[in-house]
Amino acid sequence: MPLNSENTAKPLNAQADWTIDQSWAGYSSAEHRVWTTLCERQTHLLQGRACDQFLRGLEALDLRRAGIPDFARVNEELIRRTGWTIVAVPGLVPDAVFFDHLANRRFPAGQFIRSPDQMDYLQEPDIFHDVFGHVPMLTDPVFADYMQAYGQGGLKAIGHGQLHNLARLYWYTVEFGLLQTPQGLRIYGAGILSSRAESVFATEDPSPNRLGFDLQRVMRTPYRIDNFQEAYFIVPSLQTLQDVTLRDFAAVYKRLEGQPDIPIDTLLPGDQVVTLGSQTYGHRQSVQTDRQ
Ligand code: HBI
Ligand code: FE
Repeated sequence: MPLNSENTAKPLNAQADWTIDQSWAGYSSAEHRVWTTLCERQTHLLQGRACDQFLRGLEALDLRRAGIPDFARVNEELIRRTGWTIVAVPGLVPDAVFFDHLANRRFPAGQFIRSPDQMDYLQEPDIFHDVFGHVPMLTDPVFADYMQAYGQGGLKAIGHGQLHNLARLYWYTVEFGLLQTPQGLRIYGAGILSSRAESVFATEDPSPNRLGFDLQRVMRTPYRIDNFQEAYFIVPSLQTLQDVTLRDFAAVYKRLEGQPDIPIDTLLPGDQVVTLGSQTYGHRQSVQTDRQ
């Protein structure tokens, strides 16, 4: 969830790498109930909408078990499959900390869960967004490799002042990515998978453009951090993501220099338009974007 994470001070109870104990025994029954409600609702809604890799991961990690998952239990299975573990953090952590965790196959998950009156949306990633939305995909070896390579790329990007480009790549794949399958479009992005309304909007609404993934195009496209996207990018396979990380990003950044951002509702002649959006939803909203 790429948000502004640089001005948060490290909480006293956090380690140098911003990790904290999950303190699973400390969750209240009300907090466990929030997880179970969200998990059952979303699992039902995602049948026929989420990609197979996600649904298989959800089952493999037994995340539908009632209540907030204990990371120690989930990690036994997760590390066996792809070497990843979940680590608990208080919330957003600084970019360099975040990338370092990913580069070492540690997924930083918010330890807190939203309150019952935030069931449909909250700005900061909580344990439901992070563990239900992101973690099942980490059981897929190809996606697991992509996420680690993304972390390694992020650490390099910081050095080149290219973080905003990488944040867009993260946003339009890891958070809001769609996958082309023989059965049709399926969701793999955590921001959609953990959102009841956007799971439907992203796959069925006539408003957004749905475009073929292109690395430079994505890096020139701002994103919305407080509303549905008006452009989604589709990869033909998860292997496409892994292939992207083999690219020479320095050459990509060089070609991007001087190229203006592309407003969210705009199409370029070279776009592979899978579905042409009506933009009715987007034009009704005045929303904040990462950059106009
Ligand atoms: N911290 N815990 C956490 N989760 C994120 O998704 C996250 C973060 N810090 C920074 C960040 N995401 C984004 O800026 C990434 O694009 C780097
Ligand atoms: Fe996220």
